Amino acid sequence: MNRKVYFAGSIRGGRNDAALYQTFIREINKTDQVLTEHVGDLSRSVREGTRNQDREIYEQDTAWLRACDVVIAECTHPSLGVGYELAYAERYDKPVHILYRPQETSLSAMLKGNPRFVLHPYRKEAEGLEILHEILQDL
Ligand code: 6K6
Repeated sequence: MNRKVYFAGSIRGGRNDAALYQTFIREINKTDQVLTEHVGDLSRSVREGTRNQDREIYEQDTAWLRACDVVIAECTHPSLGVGYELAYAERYDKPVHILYRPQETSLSAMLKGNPRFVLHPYRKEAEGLEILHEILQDL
């Protein structure tokens, strides 16, 4: 319990699923610690920052990726940043779990074809929450 969870979800790739990320993050936070709560913060602007601000984000997020116990990514909405984070997590041998809604997306072969990533297709939010419980139970 209280493991460090890196939750990844689209920010500049598009915020269509931001409220869902927030729901998932709140659920994980009931038993564990989400390092990346901002991913579900609906009030923050997602516009491009200065190069220095973006540099700070990169340094902080990669430090968290190295420090986390598990990466959980919601990948229905494609995001370059999330794709990068998944490859970074793999490089540091972190367990990676990918949730996605197959009826709404064609998941990249670079994720689907990677046997080190655990895929969790789901349909509705409630099913996604169940999957989160299972992931955390089995850690
Ligand atoms: C805006 C909204 C919430 O936070 C912000 C400030 N920007 C970021 N802050 C922290 N992490 C970020 C930010 N932008 C991207 N990331 C990281 O990349 C997150 O961990 C996401 O999982 C991922 C999203 O990448 P894009 O390419 O969709 O932005």
